[in-house]
Amino acid sequence: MQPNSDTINKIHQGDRKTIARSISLVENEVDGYRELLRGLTIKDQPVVGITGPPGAGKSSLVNALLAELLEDDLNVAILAVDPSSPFNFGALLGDRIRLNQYYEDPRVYIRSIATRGALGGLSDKIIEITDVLKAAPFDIILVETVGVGQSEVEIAGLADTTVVVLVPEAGDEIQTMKAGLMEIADVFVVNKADRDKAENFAQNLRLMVMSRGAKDWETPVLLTTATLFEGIPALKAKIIEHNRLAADGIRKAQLLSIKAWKLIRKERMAGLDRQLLLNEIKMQLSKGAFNLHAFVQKFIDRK
Ligand SMILES: Nc1nc2c(ncn2[C@@H]2O[C@H](COP(=O)(O)OP(=O)(O)OP(=O)(O)O)[C@@H](O)[C@H]2O)c(=O)[nH]1
Ligand SMILES: [Mg+2]
Repeated sequence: MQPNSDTINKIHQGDRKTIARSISLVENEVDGYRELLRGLTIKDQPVVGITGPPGAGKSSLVNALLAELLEDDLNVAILAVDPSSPFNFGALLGDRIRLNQYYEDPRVYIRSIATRGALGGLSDKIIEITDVLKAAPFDIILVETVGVGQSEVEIAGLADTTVVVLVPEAGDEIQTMKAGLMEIADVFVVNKADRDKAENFAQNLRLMVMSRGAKDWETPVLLTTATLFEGIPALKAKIIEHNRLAADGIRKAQLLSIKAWKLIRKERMAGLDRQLLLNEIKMQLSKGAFNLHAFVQKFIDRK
């Protein structure tokens, strides 16, 4: 299917129905979706990733941030990614309920996407879907993903600014996950600051950030109580501040190179999965001699 210019124009104009339909095309890799992406004029709006462990308050924070951004009369797109099982509608439903009051607001577009397994594939999808949103007249795009831990989405490179949301109880875990977290966090949020030990935890986090030695940006550690909308203006300010930095040419090129690498890898690996490899290997083993390198070459040559 060839995407018609009407579809592309409507995305550029911000037509919600066309955007929704196009995201579904991309999500399901319906024929013609690559042509659609290639035809879009993708702009340069900030993409802000909000990530953190399950239940940290990411959706509540997105909700509060949305209210704050609407104060400035911005057009906001929100992508909520649920990498858990497709049967876990609880989280999505929860998001819907909380964000419900904004569904009718013409400045807001909210989309949930669930995954059907492959986590690696998910981050590629998020890149493609945020690009559909970036072709529409939104001023800012917020992407919520569950991260940190087992179901970690490859968040690096997805967002211009990545906000990592933690809760005071994360104190013990922080040691084990700190390496990866430090890499991806542009802003740390200690949410549920209404709970005990939040300030203490934030202080430890600050020490950890400092011990790393900042380069051009020292990752701030902010306290929020998302459900009470507390600490949100400061968060917005830091996001905007970081985004100004992220807009420089070098960083932009770096981010694009990460995205390009992921998308090329996705295309190269298309149709290949572990199960298929396992099946083929079993079959060949049953026939006798097996040379791993000859086997692998076959797949390398295929592309
Ligand atoms: N006490 C307190 N509770 C909060 C705060 N922020 C969120 N919560 C509660 O924590 C629970 C989880 O909040 P969510 O916003 O759904 O968290 P999430 O990180 O989006 O959760 P998943 O998407 O399921 O991973 C809800 O019951 C919220 O009401 C906060 O600042 N203080
Ligand atoms: Mg959520």
